[in-house]
Amino acid sequence: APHIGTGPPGTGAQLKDCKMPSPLLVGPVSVRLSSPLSLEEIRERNPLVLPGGRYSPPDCQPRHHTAIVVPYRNRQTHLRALLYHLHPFLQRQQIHYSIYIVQQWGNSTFNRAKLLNVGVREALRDEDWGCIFLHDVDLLPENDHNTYTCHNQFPTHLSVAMDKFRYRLPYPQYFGGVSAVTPEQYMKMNGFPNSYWGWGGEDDDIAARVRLSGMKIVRPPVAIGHYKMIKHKGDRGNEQNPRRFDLLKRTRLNWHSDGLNSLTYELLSKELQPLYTNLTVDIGDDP
Ligand code: UPG
Repeated sequence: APHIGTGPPGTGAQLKDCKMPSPLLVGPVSVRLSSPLSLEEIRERNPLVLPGGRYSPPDCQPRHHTAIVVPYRNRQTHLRALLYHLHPFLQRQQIHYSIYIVQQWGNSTFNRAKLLNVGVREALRDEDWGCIFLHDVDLLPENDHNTYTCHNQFPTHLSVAMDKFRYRLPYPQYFGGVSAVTPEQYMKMNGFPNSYWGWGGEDDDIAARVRLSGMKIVRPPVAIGHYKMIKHKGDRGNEQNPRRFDLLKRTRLNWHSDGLNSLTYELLSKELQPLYTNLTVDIGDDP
């Protein structure tokens, strides 16, 4: 192998494939939630993160290429806590990654699943990501053996043991919190629904799409899928959606026509912040 180690990283010299599992993993980590650092301090602790929140391991060729997509509005302190934990966590896994914050513009009712659709589409414009993570802003992984990579056949649900649910899956079909799809899996299920405005139901709809499109959900063991949820009250503009039960009855009829193939939005800005890519998007309002 004549090209191995012949030059500093970034010069095009060929690197050895990263080892599996990563030798940098530490297993369980304690997650402190109080007073997250400022963005500037987090940036100083992560000197190898490039503008837009991108990273690639400096001394080996990464085997995985993962975009993290976070639906977002008005959760500044949660965002800082997430960035503080997630950057070092992903770097220990030696993944090539980028973090996308998909920010809903304006005061219309929040729509998590539609923001996730936007994030997937925009992330794939940047790069050929092999895996896309759908990540709530308030969930912090507590064990780095929970790798942020995809299963090649089936969508993955990662947050199987949240402290809020006493470190258990709340119900068998639960798909909320943190999950992951490959672009192929995402297309197969026609993405996510655009029609769930307000809190609730959209994660169950996504789980139903997995099944209806002939796939199943895979999960890590409960012992490593541990997450801490930052405590919070319900957000203004994300009140419980009273239509969620009716919508869920119609997933079987609607999933072919509501999703990736019916997605419309206006991208208002895309900024490469030091620790993340910020997408501000007008997704309209509950009709
Ligand atoms: N969010 C914002 N700003 C808001 C409202 C929501 O950023 O004003 C984002 C944020 O990423 C948050 C996520 O949306 O983590 C989910 O909203 P949240 O109010 O935190 O819902 P929870 O009840 O804590 O979460 C569970 C699941 C989640 C699912 C939701 C509704 O973890 O994935 O979407 O229930 O079914």
